[in-house]
Amino acid sequence: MAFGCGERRKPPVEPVTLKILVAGGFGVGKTTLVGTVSDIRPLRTEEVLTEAGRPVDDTRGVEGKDTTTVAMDFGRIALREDLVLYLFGTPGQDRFWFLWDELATGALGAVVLADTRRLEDCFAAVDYFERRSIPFVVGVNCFEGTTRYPAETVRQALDLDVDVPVVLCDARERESAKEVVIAAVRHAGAHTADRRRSVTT
Ligand SMILES: Nc1nc2c(ncn2[C@@H]2O[C@H](COP(=O)(O)OP(=O)(O)O)[C@@H](O)[C@H]2O)c(=O)[nH]1
Ligand SMILES: [Mg+2]
Repeated sequence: MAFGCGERRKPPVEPVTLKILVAGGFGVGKTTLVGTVSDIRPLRTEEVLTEAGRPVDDTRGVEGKDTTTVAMDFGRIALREDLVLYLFGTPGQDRFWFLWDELATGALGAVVLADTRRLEDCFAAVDYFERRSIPFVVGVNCFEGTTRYPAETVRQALDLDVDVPVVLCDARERESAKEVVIAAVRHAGAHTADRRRSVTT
Protein backbone atom coordinates (compact mmCIF):
# COMPACT_ATOMS: atom_id res chain seq x y z
CA MET A 1 0.00 0.00 0.00
CA ALA A 2 3.00 2.20 0.38
CA PHE A 3 3.59 2.05 -3.36
CA GLY A 4 3.17 5.30 -5.16
CA CYS A 5 2.87 7.42 -2.08
CA GLY A 6 5.40 9.05 0.07
CA GLU A 7 9.01 9.64 -0.76
CA ARG A 8 10.89 6.73 -2.07
CA ARG A 9 14.32 6.56 -0.59
CA LYS A 10 17.03 6.36 -3.20
CA PRO A 11 19.37 3.52 -2.50
CA PRO A 12 22.79 4.81 -1.49
CA VAL A 13 25.05 4.95 -4.50
CA GLU A 14 28.50 3.56 -4.45
CA PRO A 15 30.43 6.32 -6.19
CA VAL A 16 32.74 5.65 -9.10
CA THR A 17 36.19 6.79 -8.12
CA LEU A 18 38.65 8.09 -10.66
CA LYS A 19 42.28 8.90 -10.25
CA ILE A 20 43.73 12.03 -11.80
CA LEU A 21 47.35 13.10 -11.64
CA VAL A 22 48.48 16.70 -11.39
CA ALA A 23 51.95 17.17 -12.83
CA GLY A 24 54.21 19.95 -13.99
CA GLY A 25 57.38 21.75 -13.04
CA PHE A 26 58.56 22.89 -9.67
CA GLY A 27 56.57 25.85 -8.32
CA VAL A 28 53.94 25.81 -11.06
CA GLY A 29 51.02 25.49 -8.64
CA LYS A 30 50.34 21.74 -8.27
CA THR A 31 50.01 21.79 -4.49
CA THR A 32 47.89 24.93 -4.78
CA LEU A 33 45.54 23.38 -7.34
CA VAL A 34 45.03 20.16 -5.41
CA GLY A 35 44.34 22.18 -2.26
CA THR A 36 41.93 24.56 -4.03
CA VAL A 37 39.69 21.92 -5.56
CA SER A 38 39.80 19.39 -2.76
CA ASP A 39 36.73 18.81 -0.57
CA ILE A 40 38.85 17.38 2.17
CA ARG A 41 41.81 19.00 3.77
CA PRO A 42 44.46 17.88 1.35
CA LEU A 43 47.15 15.62 2.57
CA ARG A 44 50.40 17.36 1.96
CA THR A 45 53.90 16.31 2.29
CA GLU A 46 55.57 19.67 2.00
CA GLU A 47 58.97 19.98 3.47
CA VAL A 48 61.10 22.99 4.10
CA LEU A 49 63.64 23.24 1.31
CA THR A 50 66.90 22.34 2.86
CA GLU A 51 70.36 23.67 2.20
CA ALA A 52 71.17 20.23 0.82
CA GLY A 53 68.40 20.46 -1.74
CA ARG A 54 69.30 23.95 -2.83
CA PRO A 55 71.77 23.08 -5.57
CA VAL A 56 69.25 20.59 -6.99
CA ASP A 57 65.97 22.48 -6.59
CA ASP A 58 66.02 25.27 -9.10
CA THR A 59 64.16 28.08 -7.37
CA ARG A 60 64.96 30.74 -9.96
CA GLY A 61 61.70 32.41 -10.85
CA VAL A 62 59.99 30.97 -7.79
CA GLU A 63 61.75 33.01 -5.14
CA GLY A 64 59.72 33.14 -1.98
CA LYS A 65 58.90 29.46 -2.22
CA ASP A 66 60.49 27.75 0.71
CA THR A 67 58.62 24.49 0.88
CA THR A 68 58.57 21.68 -1.61
CA THR A 69 56.46 18.58 -2.06
CA VAL A 70 58.66 15.64 -1.38
CA ALA A 71 56.25 12.82 -2.01
CA MET A 72 52.90 14.02 -3.29
CA ASP A 73 49.74 15.99 -2.70
CA PHE A 74 46.53 14.11 -2.30
CA GLY A 75 43.02 15.50 -2.57
CA ARG A 76 39.48 14.35 -3.13
CA ILE A 77 36.58 16.02 -4.90
CA ALA A 78 33.04 14.75 -5.36
CA LEU A 79 31.95 16.01 -8.78
CA ARG A 80 28.60 14.33 -8.32
CA GLU A 81 27.10 12.07 -5.73
CA ASP A 82 28.19 9.12 -7.84
CA LEU A 83 31.50 10.44 -9.12
CA VAL A 84 34.50 11.05 -6.92
CA LEU A 85 37.94 12.09 -8.07
CA TYR A 86 41.14 11.42 -6.28
CA LEU A 87 43.84 13.89 -7.17
CA PHE A 88 47.49 13.09 -6.86
CA GLY A 89 50.04 15.84 -7.27
CA THR A 90 53.29 14.49 -8.59
CA PRO A 91 56.58 15.74 -7.26
CA GLY A 92 58.09 18.30 -9.62
CA GLN A 93 61.72 17.58 -9.06
CA ASP A 94 63.55 15.14 -11.25
CA ARG A 95 65.06 13.33 -8.33
CA PHE A 96 61.61 12.01 -7.35
CA TRP A 97 60.81 10.53 -10.73
CA PHE A 98 60.98 7.01 -9.35
CA LEU A 99 57.61 7.69 -7.74
CA TRP A 100 55.89 8.52 -10.98
CA ASP A 101 55.24 5.02 -12.29
CA GLU A 102 53.76 4.09 -8.95
CA LEU A 103 51.50 7.15 -8.99
CA ALA A 104 50.51 6.68 -12.62
CA THR A 105 49.17 3.17 -12.04
CA GLY A 106 45.44 3.21 -12.55
CA ALA A 107 45.31 6.89 -13.44
CA LEU A 108 42.46 7.81 -15.76
CA GLY A 109 44.09 11.01 -16.88
CA ALA A 110 46.26 13.92 -15.92
CA VAL A 111 46.57 17.67 -15.67
CA VAL A 112 49.91 19.11 -16.70
CA LEU A 113 50.28 22.56 -15.19
CA ALA A 114 52.38 25.06 -17.08
CA ASP A 115 53.79 28.50 -16.37
CA THR A 116 54.49 30.41 -19.57
CA ARG A 117 57.62 31.93 -18.00
CA ARG A 118 59.11 28.46 -17.60
CA LEU A 119 57.29 26.43 -20.19
CA GLU A 120 60.19 24.03 -20.62
CA ASP A 121 59.61 22.83 -17.05
CA CYS A 122 56.56 20.86 -18.14
CA PHE A 123 58.16 19.18 -21.18
CA ALA A 124 59.10 16.16 -19.09
CA ALA A 125 55.53 15.70 -17.81
CA VAL A 126 54.03 16.09 -21.30
CA ASP A 127 56.53 13.58 -22.64
CA TYR A 128 55.81 11.14 -19.81
CA PHE A 129 52.05 11.06 -20.45
CA GLU A 130 52.42 10.98 -24.24
CA ARG A 131 54.71 7.97 -24.06
CA ARG A 132 52.31 6.07 -21.83
CA SER A 133 49.19 7.15 -23.72
CA ILE A 134 47.73 8.62 -20.55
CA PRO A 135 45.29 11.32 -21.68
CA PHE A 136 46.14 14.74 -20.29
CA VAL A 137 45.11 18.36 -20.51
CA VAL A 138 47.42 21.33 -20.11
CA GLY A 139 46.41 23.91 -17.53
CA VAL A 140 48.22 27.20 -17.98
CA ASN A 141 48.45 28.70 -14.51
CA CYS A 142 48.23 32.42 -15.20
CA PHE A 143 50.34 34.11 -12.56
CA GLU A 144 49.53 37.80 -12.40
CA GLY A 145 51.99 40.11 -14.06
CA THR A 146 52.85 37.58 -16.73
CA THR A 147 51.98 37.83 -20.39
CA ARG A 148 48.80 35.95 -21.25
CA TYR A 149 49.35 33.81 -24.29
CA PRO A 150 46.44 32.33 -26.21
CA ALA A 151 45.89 28.61 -25.72
CA GLU A 152 46.91 27.97 -29.34
CA THR A 153 50.30 29.60 -28.83
CA VAL A 154 50.92 27.38 -25.80
CA ARG A 155 49.84 24.33 -27.80
CA GLN A 156 52.34 25.12 -30.53
CA ALA A 157 55.15 25.87 -28.09
CA LEU A 158 54.57 22.51 -26.39
CA ASP A 159 54.05 20.75 -29.72
CA LEU A 160 50.80 19.21 -28.47
CA ASP A 161 48.43 17.12 -30.51
CA VAL A 162 45.40 19.03 -31.75
CA ASP A 163 43.04 17.16 -29.47
CA VAL A 164 44.86 17.98 -26.22
CA PRO A 165 42.80 20.62 -24.39
CA VAL A 166 44.70 23.69 -23.22
CA VAL A 167 42.91 25.56 -20.44
CA LEU A 168 43.97 28.88 -18.96
CA CYS A 169 43.45 28.93 -15.21
CA ASP A 170 44.24 30.35 -11.82
CA ALA A 171 45.17 27.51 -9.49
CA ARG A 172 44.05 29.56 -6.49
CA GLU A 173 40.47 29.96 -7.72
CA ARG A 174 38.25 26.99 -6.98
CA GLU A 175 35.99 27.29 -10.03
CA SER A 176 38.92 27.85 -12.33
CA ALA A 177 40.94 24.97 -10.92
CA LYS A 178 37.86 22.74 -11.01
CA GLU A 179 37.36 23.54 -14.69
CA VAL A 180 40.81 22.20 -15.47
CA VAL A 181 40.18 19.01 -13.53
CA ILE A 182 36.82 18.49 -15.24
CA ALA A 183 38.47 19.07 -18.63
CA ALA A 184 40.87 16.26 -17.77
CA VAL A 185 38.02 13.90 -16.87
CA ARG A 186 36.11 14.77 -20.06
CA HIS A 187 39.17 14.40 -22.23
CA ALA A 188 40.05 11.07 -20.64
CA GLY A 189 36.47 9.90 -21.19
CA ALA A 190 36.59 10.81 -24.87
CA HIS A 191 39.99 9.19 -25.23
CA THR A 192 38.79 5.95 -23.64
CA ALA A 193 35.69 5.88 -25.86
CA ASP A 194 37.87 6.35 -28.96
CA ARG A 195 40.11 3.54 -27.91
CA ARG A 196 37.20 1.21 -27.29
CA ARG A 197 35.81 2.04 -30.72
CA SER A 198 39.12 1.31 -32.40
CA VAL A 199 39.36 -2.03 -30.64
CA THR A 200 35.86 -3.16 -31.58
CA THR A 201 35.91 -2.02 -35.22
N1 LIG B 1 50.17 34.54 -8.18
C1 LIG B 1 49.93 33.26 -8.19
N2 LIG B 1 50.63 32.48 -7.36
C2 LIG B 1 50.39 31.17 -7.37
C3 LIG B 1 49.45 30.57 -8.22
N3 LIG B 1 49.47 29.23 -8.04
C4 LIG B 1 50.41 29.01 -7.10
N4 LIG B 1 50.95 30.18 -6.68
C5 LIG B 1 52.02 30.35 -5.70
O1 LIG B 1 53.20 29.83 -6.27
C6 LIG B 1 53.96 29.11 -5.33
C7 LIG B 1 54.17 27.68 -5.82
O2 LIG B 1 52.97 26.98 -5.80
P1 LIG B 1 52.89 25.43 -5.40
O3 LIG B 1 51.45 25.07 -5.49
O4 LIG B 1 53.57 25.16 -4.12
O5 LIG B 1 53.72 24.78 -6.58
P2 LIG B 1 54.12 23.24 -6.83
O6 LIG B 1 55.59 23.16 -6.62
O7 LIG B 1 53.78 23.00 -8.26
O8 LIG B 1 53.33 22.38 -5.90
C8 LIG B 1 53.19 29.18 -4.02
O9 LIG B 1 53.77 30.20 -3.23
C9 LIG B 1 51.78 29.55 -4.45
O10 LIG B 1 51.10 30.30 -3.47
C10 LIG B 1 48.70 31.43 -9.09
O11 LIG B 1 47.84 31.00 -9.86
N5 LIG B 1 48.99 32.76 -9.03
MG1 LIG C 1 54.00 21.07 -4.50
